[in-house]
Order: sequence, then C-alpha cells, then structure tokens
Amino acid sequence: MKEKPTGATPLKESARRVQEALAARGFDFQAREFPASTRTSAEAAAAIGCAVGQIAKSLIFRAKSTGRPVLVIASGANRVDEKALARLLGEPIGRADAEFVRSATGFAIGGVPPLGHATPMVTLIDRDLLAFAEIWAAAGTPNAVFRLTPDVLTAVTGGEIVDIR
Ligand code: 5CA
Repeated sequence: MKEKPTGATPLKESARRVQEALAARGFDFQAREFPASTRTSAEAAAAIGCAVGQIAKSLIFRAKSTGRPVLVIASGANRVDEKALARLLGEPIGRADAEFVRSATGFAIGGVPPLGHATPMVTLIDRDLLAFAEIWAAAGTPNAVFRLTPDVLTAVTGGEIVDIR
C-alpha cells in the first residue's frame, strides 16, 4: 500500500485549489497524494496501479497566430497529432514551454490538472479516454492525482471530444 492514509497530512495548496474547483462544480472528490512521483503518465499509472491509457494527461499547447493557450486532455497512451490539432483549431500550434504552462494554468508541468486554471481555455478531450470506466488526472502537484469518470471530465471541463492521436 503506497498511498498515504487519508488525512495524514494536509493537502498541498495546489492540490487544494483543484479540489475546490471540482467542489465548485458540485463534484466531491478526494485528491490522492503518493510518496512516489506521478509526474508522468507512466509514473502515475505505476503509482496508482492502473493502465497508462487511463491517465488523463493535461497538455498545454500554444496557438501560434492568436497566442492563445489550448488544453488537450489526452490518454496517457497517446501521442497528440499536432497537425490534426492545428486543423481542428484553424491555426498552427506548438508545444508550450514551462513558463507558458505556468502562466496559463497556474500550475507547474507534471501536476497540471484538467480544470481550475488561471485562464479559462479551449479544451479538447481525447476520445480514447471514453473507453474507460475510470480515469485519473493530475491534481495540481507531481504527486497528486484524482479518480473520475470520462463523463465527469467532460462535464467539469466543458471540453469537446475529438480524435487527436
Ligand atoms: N501528473 C502526470 C499524470 S496526470 C502528468 O501531469 N502527466 S502529463 O503528461 O500531463 O504531464 C507531463 C507533460 O508535460 C509531458 O507529457 C510533456 O508534454 C510536458 N512537458 C514535460 N516537460 C516539458 C517541458 N520542458 N516543456 C514543455 N512541456 C513539457
């Protein structure tokens, strides 16, 4: 049992912000903090004991014409096709750097959650995530995740379901 007992330590401020964003949408969930890293999809899946495809990774891209941030919530098993993404958005896109991720979301890479960001942004959800009964997303820190369903993910993010791999 790698998980810390519930309530053993107070949640980090970043994780608490995610929990509050969910609570504000009427969803009661428990962020789970692990002693092991959940920084990457593979590490998160190993710590949780789930399939890597069940990890909902929150990736930030930067649209090159408008400069707007774009959130893609992808299955941990998938690589995002940037050309397909550019076609969907109607402008070229690139990967955001660490600084852009931090300013757009308010969170550091490795802990970016699918909601509760500093700036609301266009959100696209990988259709492959819908195949799972349960999925896991980052909860604001590189050690915290929370479990949810694809339906809840869609509801709380207002994301559009697309084919992005
Ligand atoms: N907590 C885990 C599982 S939910 C997590 O956040 N995974 S993740 O895949 O969503 O976040 C890591 C992602 O951050 C990588 O897939 C990669 O796209 C991005 N990333 C990592 N390093 C950098 C970097 N130096 N610049 C820009 N993006 C980066």
